[in-house]
Amino acid sequence: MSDPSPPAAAVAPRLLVTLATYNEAGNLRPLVEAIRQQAPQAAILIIDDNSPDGTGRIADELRATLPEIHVLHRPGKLGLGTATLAAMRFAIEHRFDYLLNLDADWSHHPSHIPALLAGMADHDVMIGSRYVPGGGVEGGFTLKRRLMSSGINGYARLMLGLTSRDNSGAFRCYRVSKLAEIDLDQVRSRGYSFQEEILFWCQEVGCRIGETPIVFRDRRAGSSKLVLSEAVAALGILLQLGVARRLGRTSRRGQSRESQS
Ligand SMILES: Nc1nc2c(ncn2[C@@H]2O[C@H](COP(=O)(O)OP(=O)(O)O)[C@@H](O)[C@H]2O)c(=O)[nH]1
Ligand SMILES: [Mg+2]
Repeated sequence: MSDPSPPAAAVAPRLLVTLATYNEAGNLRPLVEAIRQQAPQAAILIIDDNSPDGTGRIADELRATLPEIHVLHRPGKLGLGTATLAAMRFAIEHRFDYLLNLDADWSHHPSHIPALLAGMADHDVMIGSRYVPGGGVEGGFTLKRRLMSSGINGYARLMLGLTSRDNSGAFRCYRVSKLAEIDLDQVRSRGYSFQEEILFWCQEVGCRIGETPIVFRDRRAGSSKLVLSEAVAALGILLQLGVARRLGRTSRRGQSRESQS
């Protein structure tokens, strides 16, 4: 007897776009508008760390007037890494299919969102990448930035065994069910090494990682929050992780790697 039920209609994946903000008052409103144009179906989560310039208030105003905007207010500047972790926990808890993160300063243009989403058909993580053909940096890097960026990427590839080219950018889409396999409590990075570290854990749970080219632009308004002490701390964390990996001491969900095979 043939099955009488009609074929299941393809259900669009539930998408959460996440924006960590610290002093992005000049950028947030038009950026949210541009995201909504590229991904009208998406929910948007803003994680604001009590920005002195009132970004959190703007986020609340957006929430009051637009559907599907969520705002997480944290009491003070707790770092981009922990903001992204909070976003990941939110996505897991609220059962989203994809989490797509971008910086809130227009460095990551929302026009790249469709390509990231398209790549999710056969990947678990899609990276918006400056370092694959077609990608780059608008206006070019200064020599200092190019050296810093290629240095940290090479270091991360060496330490963590990553094969992707752009491991330090935050413009990514993740499959939430794979994030749920990671023990997020064991993530050590609070600041800038977070991007490399979370990719490492994604790799540890068997994620298929892809890259799609993006053109990175300098921030439109405000200033960078990167401080030298955070950059140095980041190198230390990658070193620790690299040593633990070589010694076979990294674990997923608290189990040792040996006990999983
Ligand atoms: N919530 C939160 N967001 C942050 C923090 N630090 C940076 N951000 C946001 O993270 C993104 C990248 O930061 P940015 O300063 O542009 O870093 P850069 O591009 O490496 O210079 C921006 O959207 C910032 O507003 C933080 O401590 N907390
Ligand atoms: Mg920036």
